[in-house]
Amino acid sequence: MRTSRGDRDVNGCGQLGSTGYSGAAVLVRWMALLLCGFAVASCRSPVPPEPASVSPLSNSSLGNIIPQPESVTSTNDSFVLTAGAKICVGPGSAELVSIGQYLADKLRPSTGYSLQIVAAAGLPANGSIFITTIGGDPLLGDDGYTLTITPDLVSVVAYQPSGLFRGIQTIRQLFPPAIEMSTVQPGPWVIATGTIRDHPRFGWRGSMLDVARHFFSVQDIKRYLDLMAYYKMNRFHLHLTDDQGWRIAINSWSNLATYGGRSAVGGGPGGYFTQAEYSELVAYAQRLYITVVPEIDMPGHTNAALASYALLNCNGVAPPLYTGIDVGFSALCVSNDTTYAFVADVIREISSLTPGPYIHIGGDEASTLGSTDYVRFVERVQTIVQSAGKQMIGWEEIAQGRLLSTSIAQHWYSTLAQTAVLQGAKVIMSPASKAYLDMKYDPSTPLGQDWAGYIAVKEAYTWDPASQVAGVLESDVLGLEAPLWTETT
Ligand code: TNX
Repeated sequence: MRTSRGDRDVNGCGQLGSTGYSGAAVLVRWMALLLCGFAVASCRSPVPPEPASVSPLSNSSLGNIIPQPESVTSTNDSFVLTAGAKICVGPGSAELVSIGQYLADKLRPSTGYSLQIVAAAGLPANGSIFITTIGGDPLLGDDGYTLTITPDLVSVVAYQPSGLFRGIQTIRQLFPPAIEMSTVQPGPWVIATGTIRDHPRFGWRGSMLDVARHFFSVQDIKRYLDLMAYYKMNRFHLHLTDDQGWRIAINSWSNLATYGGRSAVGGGPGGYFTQAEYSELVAYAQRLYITVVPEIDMPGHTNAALASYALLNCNGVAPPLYTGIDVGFSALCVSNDTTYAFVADVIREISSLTPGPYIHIGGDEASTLGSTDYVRFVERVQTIVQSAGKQMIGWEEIAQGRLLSTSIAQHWYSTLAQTAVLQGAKVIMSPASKAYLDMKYDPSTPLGQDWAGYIAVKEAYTWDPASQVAGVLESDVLGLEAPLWTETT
């Protein structure tokens, strides 16, 4: 990493400058990448290079930004990134330098430019990209930023470093798509001028990946996180356990991973993350300003755990490992104290590896349990999560229990989110018929399911989280999350 103090000629940070249109094509690309990133190695280069023009660009050139910013104003001129360009950061803290470094790492392979990082003492040189928290507007919050592009300078101003990190994703999206290529491309690297002011309508911008039905490598997960970062997503929900596999090492119950991790849908080899690998992913996500939300699904969706330890079963008999795709048939023995000792151990170990404030306990589709047993289990586990110093999240079924106001229900198909809200709990919106990445686009989509219907890209992009469930208002909704279940992936 090259870092030097600013010693260049100075020049004004310039004016401001445009109107929002969100291109569905970019979203198609995102969803396709999420899915094919695992299946097809050639997905590394998202789109073929497009010819760019050095002439002043039209207003729509500031348009294809995902998610759609709060406001976009075009000034009908252009900025061109050239070989001598520097990335200036102010102040020159280690954190801001590393954000500048991240941007340089993204832009170097396709441009071939050196893009030196300069910890700026003053105003940056002409032709630079400038990122700063100096003068950042607190009203923009943690993830907000203002991006101003003049013919001389691209500058991002944010209240927090995380806002700068979101802002530089917009810069990546505004360049011609060939900027994302991993080999040198001809350029030129032109951005239309103008001003973008942006902060999330909902703070929770999540995606979930199911590593239990099929297992994915540390490299795969990092790729998923990279794609999330590109679209300014900030919560990564990792579905670590299910009937078909237990994917995280637990030292106090080691069979969970070493035996319960051996299966997968269709009989594949399975696998699991060591605690060191999980920590590596958490740290990788942290550098992308993404909070990891680990899920240990219980009391249902637990066949892999039940198969690993006979004493978790009410009849004391461990079932075989499971490789099918049915749901709802398994449950921990909720009347047995050993079960709660098990849950406490697992939650304690996961909590100690997870800096974020959340633990997701699943809670979905425990169809073999009566409602009294189910509710008692959820309430007892809520206390265990609280003792571990974390906030409990569960799929909306948990709203049948008495929820703390700090607990969070994740909507997926019913009206139970209303019951959560009446108890003062907040809601994450993941309606299966809108947000599930494993639902096919249409009957011709090769991978995925259709039990919640087909989801065309336009439908996935235009639903309103604040009018999804009657009685669940904008102020009740923390945000949204797109789950990728992997039975077919
Ligand atoms: C429903 S959504 C499930 C998952 C499946 C998914 C497949 C939810 C809480 N449960 O167990 O993988 O459908 O689309």
